[in-house]
Amino acid sequence: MRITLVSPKGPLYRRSGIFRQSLRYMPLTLPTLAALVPGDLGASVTCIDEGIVDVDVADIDADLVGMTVITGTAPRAYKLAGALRARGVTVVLGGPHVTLVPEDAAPHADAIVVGYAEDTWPQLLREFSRGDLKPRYDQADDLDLASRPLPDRSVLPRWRYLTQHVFEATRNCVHACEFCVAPSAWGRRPLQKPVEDVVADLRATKARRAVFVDLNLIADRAYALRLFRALVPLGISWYGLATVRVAEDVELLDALEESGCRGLLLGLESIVSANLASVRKDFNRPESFARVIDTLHARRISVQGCFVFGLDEDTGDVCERTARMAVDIGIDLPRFAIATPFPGTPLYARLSAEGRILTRDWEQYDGQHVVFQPARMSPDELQEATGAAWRYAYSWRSIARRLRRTAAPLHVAAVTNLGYRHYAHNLSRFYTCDWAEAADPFRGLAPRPRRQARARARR
Ligand code: B12
Ligand code: SF4
Repeated sequence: MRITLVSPKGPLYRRSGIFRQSLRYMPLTLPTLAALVPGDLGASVTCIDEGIVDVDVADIDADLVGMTVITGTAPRAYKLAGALRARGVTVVLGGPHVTLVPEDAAPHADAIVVGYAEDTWPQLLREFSRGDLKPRYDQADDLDLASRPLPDRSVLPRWRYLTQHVFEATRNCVHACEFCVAPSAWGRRPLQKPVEDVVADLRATKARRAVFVDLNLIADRAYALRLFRALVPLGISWYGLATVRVAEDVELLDALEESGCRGLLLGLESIVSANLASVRKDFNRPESFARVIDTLHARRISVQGCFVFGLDEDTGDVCERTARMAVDIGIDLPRFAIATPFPGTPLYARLSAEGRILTRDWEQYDGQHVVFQPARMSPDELQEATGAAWRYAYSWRSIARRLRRTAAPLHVAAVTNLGYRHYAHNLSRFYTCDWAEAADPFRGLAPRPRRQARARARR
């Protein structure tokens, strides 16, 4: 059996990278799925990450193609699926978008996989090899991540990435923020790999620096403490995601620092308390953001602080105020997204019920396009103000101010800031989707002409 696994390209990374090299780390999804292919099937597995190389459908020589789909890549995935199925290739779709809205994906595939695929993917392949493929495979509620095969990172060319040392210890998040896909897609039950499996993976790859893609590494405090303590003997530096709650917990902070944590991505989301309450994230308190940054800096941990604009309490000036605050309090790398009601989330359901969804063109659901009617400003105002926030935060002056306070080694902070500056000042290029022109079967409403024209003018 010949299997090809594809991660279709999204709007981001279309033209990514400074120095003509992809500035991203190796995705973990394809290596994880490749490792789950049962050995006794004697299958050959080819992986294509469209973030680094385009798929040419004519070149795919496979009996079965599996594609991983997030909302922004769904139109591209569906287009590839159509072309492959027309050639008689069996197509399987899985991933966050398929899990959130299976009914959207199902017409484009011979089979869909809903939820995590540790058990269903091997089952699907066995049934396919017997000529007994079912149209849908669902994750069981009692899925367990213990003793799973380690991801096979050799299936992707490691030299095309900043690092291949990407790991996960846990899945899911205990919180239920209105805009987040995680609770809707996978529920709130924390799933954890045994700490010794994580350590075995780190040792097998001989990683010196590691990136953890877990949504919230501190979701289960006891597990987090065990994991951090187990990392100490490895002597690695690592980067991951957590919530601001980490800064309130001295024991956790001690373990974090000792374990080699050198950077955390925090979803700060908003400087408007009423927004945080309305999206069920009021454990974030804007008045304590400065203290959180100082606490982590004191432990030599740098912070990527992520904000989202366009929540219902936001007015036109919020983007500028947020960007100024991010620079003032010394967030090492501030990031700004436009609120995105991913289908399948409570936010999508609410805005849909209120008649505020402006487009169901999934390609625009990339966190940098306005796809709904904001409550207190126009879509164009929100779009422009978000761009301005990025440009302010990555102006030379703002970079210089933040570099003075950074917790990262100066050369690392300088290079990452330069990368983000390039991104911040070229957003329209990074998020242009010209490959999908006229190809999207889900183009519900035409993209707003003004924005398209602006993007074309900048190209
Ligand atoms: C790491 C990560 C990234 C990395 C790398 C992305 C990559 N290609 O791997 C970076 C930073 C580059 C990134 C970028 C973005 N990301 Co991202 N990312 C993640 C994150 C944190 C982890 C993904 C991961 O590696 N998980 C580990 C693997 C093993 O799990 P998995 O992918 O879910 O796969 C399992 C199952 O889903 C299933 N499965 C998945 N695909 C398939 C396919 C088949 C055939 C089968 C059988 C099974 C299957 O089997 C796997 C094993 O169980 C997730 C959050 C999350 N926890 O999922 C967000 C997430 C996927 N990202 C998201 C978003 C929105 C983005 C961006 C648009 C953000 C932005 N504006 O920049 C961009 C888009 C990039 C693009 N393609 O254009 C959203 C997607 C939401 C949605 N509905 O679309 C998520 C869910 C985060 C969130 N909470 O909102 N991302
Ligand atoms: S804390 Fe973060 S990962 Fe958890 S539900 Fe909220 S936004 Fe999602």
